[in-house]
Amino acid sequence: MPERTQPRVTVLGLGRMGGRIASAFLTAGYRTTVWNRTAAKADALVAQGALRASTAAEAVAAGPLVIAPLLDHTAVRQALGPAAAALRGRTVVNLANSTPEHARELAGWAAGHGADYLDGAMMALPETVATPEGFFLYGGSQRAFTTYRRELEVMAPAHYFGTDPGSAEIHDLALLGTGYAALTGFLHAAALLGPVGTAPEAFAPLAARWLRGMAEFLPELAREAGEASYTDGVSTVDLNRAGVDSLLQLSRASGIATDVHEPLKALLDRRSADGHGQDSFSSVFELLRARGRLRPGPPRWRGGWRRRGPGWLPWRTGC
Ligand code: FVH
Repeated sequence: MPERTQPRVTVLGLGRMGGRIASAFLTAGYRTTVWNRTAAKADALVAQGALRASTAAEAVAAGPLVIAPLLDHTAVRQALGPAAAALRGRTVVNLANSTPEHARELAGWAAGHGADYLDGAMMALPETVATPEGFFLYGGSQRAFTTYRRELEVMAPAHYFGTDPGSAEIHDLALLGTGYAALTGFLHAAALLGPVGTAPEAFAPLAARWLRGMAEFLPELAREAGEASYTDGVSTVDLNRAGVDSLLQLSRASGIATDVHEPLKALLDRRSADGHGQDSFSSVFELLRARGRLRPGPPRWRGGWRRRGPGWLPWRTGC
């Protein structure tokens, strides 16, 4: 493609994620300008055809779209701070892990310098960048998301949650929370099985199979919580209370920590004591959701579920 018509993109930060992202843009035919605090990390990309900027400001000035897969909020502030004067008319896509508050703060800061801002969360590993396995979440400028949708999809399938710049970080943390609960449950199980001679490696395939089945249960759980309708479930609070109680008893008898499941038992006990023992397990949601606001209305996720890889992943219509 002639250089004049070649689409341009800038990547600030060439760590494990940034390096893959810049490489994906080069492969997709973009005129890719790169900058990294430690300049040598750009060498391989320059050999691949990237243009090296010697400062972040030079990199920002090189094109309309600035992608920043930096370490964290501080790194983004430190990299973009000296480039502030070059930001006017640019669109910044901040992909560093952060908090909703930090994302909103940066959006305000970018707006103050005349830049459009999109905050992203990368649900991917370095090796799944630019593959169907990874996916990125976005919140912030609708105009930026629409204008640069094609570029965003070079990195990963893109999901947009709305104009709140903090919304991608909230969804990122929600997904992390879901994963942490499952992985901590697995580690507890591995501790439990040690004394009976089942190694974690031997148990892992079984656990993975079980989790895949559990994932298929999510749409039902979501419907019940979304509609606050807990009466037609087959798996009741009391049934699961007994199950968790058995797990706790076994853990104690085996000298295994009960810290992972005590909080769940406490929630189930409260539901039962409140007269909801025959409600569906999902009714625990009533104890978790924000009190007095956020009545579960229509789910914000307007999509559905589709099988991708080994499990189910949410997909969203219209974006
Ligand atoms: N790696 C992973 O598996 C996960 C996958 C999910 C998303 N996370 C988040 O992605 C962000 C980037 O992570 P990363 O793995 O690419 O991180 P590093 O390889 O450590 O690269 C960090 C880059 O940030 C630059 N940097 C750090 N501090 C500063 C600073 N003060 N000023 C300017 N640049 C800075 C660093 O530069 P250098 O050390 O090479 O000079 C790298 O380019 C992150 O939010 C993960 O949580 C990754």
